[in-house]
Amino acid sequence: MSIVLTDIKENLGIITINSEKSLNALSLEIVSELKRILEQWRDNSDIKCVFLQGAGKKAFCAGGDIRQVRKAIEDYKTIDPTQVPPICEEYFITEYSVDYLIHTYPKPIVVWGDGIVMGGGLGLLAGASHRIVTERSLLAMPEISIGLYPDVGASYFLNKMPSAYGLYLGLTGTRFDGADALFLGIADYFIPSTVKNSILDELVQISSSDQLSDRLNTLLAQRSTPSTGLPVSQAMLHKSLIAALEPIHSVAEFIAIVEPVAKSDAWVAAGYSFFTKGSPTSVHVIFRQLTESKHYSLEEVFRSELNLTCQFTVHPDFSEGVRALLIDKDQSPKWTPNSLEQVSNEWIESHFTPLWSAEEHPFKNIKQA
Ligand code: QUE
Repeated sequence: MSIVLTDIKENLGIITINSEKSLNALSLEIVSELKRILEQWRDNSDIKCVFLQGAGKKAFCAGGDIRQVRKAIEDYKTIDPTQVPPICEEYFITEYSVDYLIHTYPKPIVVWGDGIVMGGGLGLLAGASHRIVTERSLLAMPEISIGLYPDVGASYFLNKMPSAYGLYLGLTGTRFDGADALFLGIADYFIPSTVKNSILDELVQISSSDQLSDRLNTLLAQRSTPSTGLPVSQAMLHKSLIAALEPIHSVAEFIAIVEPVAKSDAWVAAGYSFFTKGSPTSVHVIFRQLTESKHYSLEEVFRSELNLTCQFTVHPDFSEGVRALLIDKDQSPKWTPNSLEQVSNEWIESHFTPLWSAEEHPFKNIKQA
């Protein structure tokens, strides 16, 4: 069975990430297929609209296949531990190219963000023109837990969220639901998961209409649960805490504001626990990356993220975090260094060191990539 399925009905192109067992985690093979299909359909005038979904009920997409990435890192250490493994570079170039393609696609892309939508999954959802969540959606940028940072365009979409929600979600890996996603502006429609097949039938029906765009907006709006019928957004209820983070300039200020609230508030306690257990290096890198990229264009975002992610493949915490959480599952990563106080400016700086000159950057021409 193919790892990515395609089907064309009338003028609708349907893509299914077909790796249910791994929660549709994005392997190199999957992102390569997604890139090939999206580029082909972009240039095929018979395709007027794309529908993107994940196989099975559990997940749209749980993230990158980071077990595969970690194996490439560990294998390459015996060859040259100072160099970015070429397979990792190829993987992240391809994954971010897909994210960028979705952000800039000239045709409507409808993403069915049902079930788990984390990390790389949120990267696929964020840039689409029509982003659907359901009562089963569970979203997050949880990379702090594995010693990485929110990539896949998060420097763009977290910074587009209201107030300081993006910084908070990036530093805490907080899980959020469909109602939160609408409140945060990362999804457009909340639709019951049970009506997917009838929505798909209707999308096929309207796909050949010369007023596709209007009819698409009308259809999805009509099928959406009205705001009065949505669960209360937990994120929304924490508006004043998040607003207090707007003017901060340091990790120390973040802790001074969030830690006291975590003592009496379950939503904040959950996020603060991810924050304290996460990589101290990631904490400082995330704070700097999200601050620095606040006004970046999409192209600048993917250029800076590719550099930063590749740097994580030659620094220790990413591999160690994946080992502890997903391979050995001992839940006890040994971070380097092991406390926030021990993270030096030089250490953070080394993660931001350019790996390529402007001329040699793989995303130099990302608009034509
Ligand atoms: C943090 C993460 C990820 C994670 C767990 C974390 C992540 C990711 C996966 C994942 C899930 C299912 C799979 C898989 C990987 O888990 O990014 O291969 O089958 O992709 O705590 O960032």
